[in-house]
Amino acid sequence: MNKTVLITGATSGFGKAMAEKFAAADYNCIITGRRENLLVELANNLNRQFAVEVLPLVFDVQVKDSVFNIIENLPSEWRSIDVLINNAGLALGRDSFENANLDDWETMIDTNIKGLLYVSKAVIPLMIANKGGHIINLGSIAAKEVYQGGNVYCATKQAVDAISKSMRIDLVPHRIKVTAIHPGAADTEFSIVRFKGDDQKAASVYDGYIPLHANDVADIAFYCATLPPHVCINDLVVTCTAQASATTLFKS
Ligand code: NDP
Ligand code: 8X3
Repeated sequence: MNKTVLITGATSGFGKAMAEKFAAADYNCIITGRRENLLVELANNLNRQFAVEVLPLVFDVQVKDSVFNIIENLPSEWRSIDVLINNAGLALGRDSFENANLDDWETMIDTNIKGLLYVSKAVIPLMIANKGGHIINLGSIAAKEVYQGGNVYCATKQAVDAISKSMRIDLVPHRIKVTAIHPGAADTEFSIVRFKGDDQKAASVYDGYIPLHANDVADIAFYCATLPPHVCINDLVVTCTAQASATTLFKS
């Protein structure tokens, strides 16, 4: 029987690449995001290309009632979730603490922390009923180091780091693995979102070096998810070769 993966934030970047990677390995996929057109297009492509079942679910992870309503009312054939990938997230702005925008801070907290908590809290009972599962949380190098103008984004990812560690302790009796993946700079829509559609500013983040690609992170998530049952990668930091720390990038 095919396994099932639920990936939040599958309309672009890591989440989309992960959906393609898992579907190619015969996983049925529950894919989520807010942009319905992109989600439906991806669902159709995966279904056509890999002949797997795909369930697109349009919701905002910030909206607690939507998250619980949708997951608690999943059709019976979708209630056995083997892998949950908490990937949906964003940075907004790179402003100094005194200049940063309060709404940006709240959106990052509501998405990166509270959204991850809501989705996990809704899915974990299904995993417990199934006597196991695997939760993969997307942290960041910003979970390990802070940098100028990173303030609340870094704080949200450090929260993801802490939540992943505590989930691992609390869920071990239920045979639920918890992995946190912490990538460095990766060329997705991340910087376009961070700089609010300023494509030039976003592109300049990746000038002079080869950043991680979405597929690199998808390959790593897939590797973590397909290890033998007795093996769990707990915490994994990955950067492109040119990046030695959050702030050390060797640019040519
Ligand atoms: P993208 O912007 O390409 O993708 C982000 C995804 O998250 C989109 O599918 C978006 O879907 C979804 N999303 C954002 N907000 C919400 C929301 N409120 N509700 C539901 N879905 C939401 O960025 P990445 O792929 O790069 O980012 C994925 C994760 O990886 C994030 O958590 C990010 O913080 C983290 N990360 C990124 C790095 C990078 O350099 N790119 C490095 C380290 C970590 P939609 O807009 O359709 O809702
Ligand atoms: C994204 C990587 O360095 O922009 O989490 O914070 S960074």
